[in-house]
Amino acid sequence: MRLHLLLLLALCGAGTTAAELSYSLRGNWSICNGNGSLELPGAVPGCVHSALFQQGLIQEQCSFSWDWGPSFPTQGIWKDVRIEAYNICHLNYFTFSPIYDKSAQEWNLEIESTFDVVSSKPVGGQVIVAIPKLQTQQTYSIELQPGKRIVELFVNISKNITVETWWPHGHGNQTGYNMTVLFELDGGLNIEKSAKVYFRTVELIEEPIKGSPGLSFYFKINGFPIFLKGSNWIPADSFQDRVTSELLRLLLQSVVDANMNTLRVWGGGIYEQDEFYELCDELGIMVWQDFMFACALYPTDQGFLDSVTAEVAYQIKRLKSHPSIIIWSGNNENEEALMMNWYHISFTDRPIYIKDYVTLYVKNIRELVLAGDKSRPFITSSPTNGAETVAEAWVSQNPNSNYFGDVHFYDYISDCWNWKVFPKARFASEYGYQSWPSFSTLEKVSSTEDWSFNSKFSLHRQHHEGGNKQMLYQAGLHFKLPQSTDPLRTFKDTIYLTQVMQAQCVKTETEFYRRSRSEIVDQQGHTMGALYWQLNDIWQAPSWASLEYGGKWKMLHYFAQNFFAPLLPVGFENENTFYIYGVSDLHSDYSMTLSVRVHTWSSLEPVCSRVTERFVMKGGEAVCLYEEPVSELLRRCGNCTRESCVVSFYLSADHELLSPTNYHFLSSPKEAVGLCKAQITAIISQQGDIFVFDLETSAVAPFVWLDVGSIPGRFSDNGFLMTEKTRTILFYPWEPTSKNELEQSFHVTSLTDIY
Ligand code: BMA
Repeated sequence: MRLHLLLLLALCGAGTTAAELSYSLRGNWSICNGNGSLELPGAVPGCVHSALFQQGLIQEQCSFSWDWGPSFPTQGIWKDVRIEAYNICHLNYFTFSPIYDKSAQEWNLEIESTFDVVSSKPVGGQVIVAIPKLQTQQTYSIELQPGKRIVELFVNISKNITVETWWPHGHGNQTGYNMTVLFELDGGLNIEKSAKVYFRTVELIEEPIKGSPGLSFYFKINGFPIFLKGSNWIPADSFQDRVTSELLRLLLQSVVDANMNTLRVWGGGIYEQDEFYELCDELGIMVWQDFMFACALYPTDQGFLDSVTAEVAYQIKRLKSHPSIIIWSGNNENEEALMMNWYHISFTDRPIYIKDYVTLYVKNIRELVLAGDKSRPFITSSPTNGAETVAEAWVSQNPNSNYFGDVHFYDYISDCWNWKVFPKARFASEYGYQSWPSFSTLEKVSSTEDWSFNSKFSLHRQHHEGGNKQMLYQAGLHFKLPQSTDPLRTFKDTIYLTQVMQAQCVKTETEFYRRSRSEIVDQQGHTMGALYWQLNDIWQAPSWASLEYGGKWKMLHYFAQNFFAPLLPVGFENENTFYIYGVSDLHSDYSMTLSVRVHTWSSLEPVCSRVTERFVMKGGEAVCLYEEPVSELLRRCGNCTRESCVVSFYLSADHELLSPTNYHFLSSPKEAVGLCKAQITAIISQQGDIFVFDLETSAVAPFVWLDVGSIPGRFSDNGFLMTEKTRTILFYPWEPTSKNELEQSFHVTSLTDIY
């Protein structure tokens, strides 16, 4: 009897990783079956083990630095290693996908298992698939011939049983069903697998839109159109072994706490570990999954293509049973890089690169996806023009078109308070502005001489060319820059101001996308997605992130909680008229009113207030609810000028607040008249696991920032405009803390504090 030894490099649980390894193994090792195991043909496992270490395994493309990250090319195996021995057969992988049969209106489950049968004789037996909650149990006879064998099972879920579907966060429950698959094989060999099965459908809708050239680009989940709200995910640490379950949960919980429903796993990092996707399933986070190719031109020699095939085929098998993944995308920005000629390729050489591009992403990766996973769409790149890219032979003249597919948009020069600079695109999958992380985060990796905006440390941690200057330039358009004579104070104030600027910029841009969901203006619109760049940080440095390294919420993340709220009033001006749109992601219509208040900067009493007639806000729409020339609004409200007043508004039904309170500045805060230094105090008390901050202010205060330094946790709201004398804010600690500890660390800043 032959004894087979497998060295399983278990990155992601049973039988998982070799294809992931193959990225860095390219050219040095052959992956025998692309399913997560490296076969050792009679070799001593220890030798291979050490050889693998010497090869320097597991590098993500961004390990070599990125515009938000350091260069730490890691070495070695970073997950569990184990040796498995078997002498009959081995279940190499197990995967499944629920498929909805539209015509029969019933669910089926396709289960695929691959065996390595080393017995010289066929191995017979039976498989029992059970999903008790769906009253489903089916038994199949199997006979495995020697060699590599695939067992495909087709399980029908009776029409008479109600299957609850999986919904993205904010749209319904994330119901899943426990399933067991038991292989009872000859020789008393029993192999049992258990998994959670979720049922949902996903469609990418690309169809003509009345009044606009091009095609729509939006997702329907379970037949329901959903606006994708969220952000882009990068690796959670330069050193993956530091990414704990707790950290993953904390970051992903913060995603749903900020009313997001989507993350794009960006193509310059890693295919995340199983737990990441399991948490996304559980929390209702949709995942836009890039394959790991980003901002580069790749070779297409056979060795490289073979390793890509192993990698892609393996990832499809590993990940396809997750309902959270709603789309595969071939790469990050490589179509755009090619067509906008980022790398200065001569005109005559371009056809070679286009051919390579099509070979890699279309003839290889796309084919593998079509063969391995019919349960979700595939696009070749992000940004891309979707169906139009296909029509243009896989490379569009302008992959960033507003009329097709998704766009990436960055502009650090134009005034971000002017919504007219943003593309009225079908789907914005990347956009953003940088800010600095909080002092408490930086303090852990710096010392006194580093604490200024122009220190070597500050320059070194900034990896985006001109980033620090861009932040101050953008902030300077609407705010006075910090003026303290104390350098440390100036550093802290500058950090605060960059966060204010970032939060306000991304708010304006996101609100523009959300209010564009139902309209076509100048032939553009029907925007159905807003994923800002970027959710998380890989180290303590300035970046586009809304969560700092370690998970602390920046001001932007608190703003996201509001600007991604399911029901939101959005204010803006066009040609000196003030408008408020109502945006609803809800599934039902609601009868409600809109309250509009005008405050002077110098008083805590509103100067005027207006409540509209009752109206019905339709679910899944963005409509204009309010329109008033600014001159009339100012006249109506006593002695208001653009500089002395600010507008706030919210949606409510039966006196119950249904939306966050939003606001609109009538001038830049740097020109505000009447704004005084606000004295803000807090009384902290404890209620169970939560802490209550009862705030009181002496004056109207913009961008009120509550900070408890390094105490892990988050506030219920932060960075807000305080127009009333008192306000209660909750603090949710992530680790045990005390009232005393919070009092010691508590610090509050509002805009006038930095003047
Ligand atoms: C996009 C991303 C990343 C980058 C970000 C900010 O191009 O795909 O490559 O970090 O912009 O510059």
